[in-house]
Amino acid sequence: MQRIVVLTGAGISQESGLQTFRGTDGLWNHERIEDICTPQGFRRDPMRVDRFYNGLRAQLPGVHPNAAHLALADLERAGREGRWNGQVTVITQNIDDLHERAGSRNVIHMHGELLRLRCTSCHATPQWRTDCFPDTPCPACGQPTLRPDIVWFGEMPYHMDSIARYLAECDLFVAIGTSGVVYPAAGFVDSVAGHADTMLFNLEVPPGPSAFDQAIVGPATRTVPAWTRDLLEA
Ligand code: BV8
Repeated sequence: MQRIVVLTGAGISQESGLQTFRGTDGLWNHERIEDICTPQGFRRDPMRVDRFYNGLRAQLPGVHPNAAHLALADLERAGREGRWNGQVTVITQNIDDLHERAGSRNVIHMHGELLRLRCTSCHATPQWRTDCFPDTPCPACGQPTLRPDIVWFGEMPYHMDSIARYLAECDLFVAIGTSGVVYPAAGFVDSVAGHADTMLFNLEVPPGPSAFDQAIVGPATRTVPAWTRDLLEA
């Protein structure tokens, strides 16, 4: 049984029409991380942060999973149906729902989800598809204390215990469409070095020594389906 952990970043959703963070037209070119992606920024100007995530959330109905998302879902299904002797777990830094819409079931959102809010009074995490503003009442406790259910800088990523378990048990670690600059995600490849092979799928390969055994360069919608096809044919 092959155990594969796939770490995905904004690059896998780029060809679906969602901006990356650091690309030429990246999100961080238009907004300061300190203002939009920190608890301090939210305390300072919650309306601005809510508007930012309302904008990202409103984009989701207009975008669709691409061939890279679909290839990972197909590989997972082949394992479930016994057509392939393996298991895939997707650990995503992305807050969009394109992996699930592609059919992937083993998906861990380590940085949260756009389609979920969190109440800082009663800790409810309601599903949410529309806009949220600082005075929007929590559907569970009625308090106007909702925030995006997103992990901001300086906050502990979600599901770190199960992520550590999957990383410890995998025999192949694959990173797709991530720049590898944000931790702890950027450190996962080092944490599996002793027991798993490692592959990077990206548009460009960062300069200098790579932490990965293999790097496949190109758009994910081309490189990822080619890789899963080889796995299923092998
Ligand atoms: C924490 C949610 C304590 C919001 C995000 C160690 C050293 C230094 C610093 C730190 C450290 N440990 C912690 C820190 C601090 C900080 C950090 O890493 N800072 C960096 C900037 C130096 N980390 C934290 O604060 C984290 N919390 O550490 O808590 C702790 C400590 C230990 C253990 C547990 C907890 C929390 C970080 C999470 C912040 N929230 N997102 C939102 O989404 O709006 S981060 C956000 O940016 C993403 O989620 C992602 O994680 C990150 C990077 O983005 P990428 O997905 O990689 O996208 P990017 O645009 O950068 O790159 C896209 C890539 O795709 C490019 O390479 C491009 O070439 C490629 N590409 C583009 N198109 C395609 C493509 N590839 C293929 N096909 C294509 N078509």
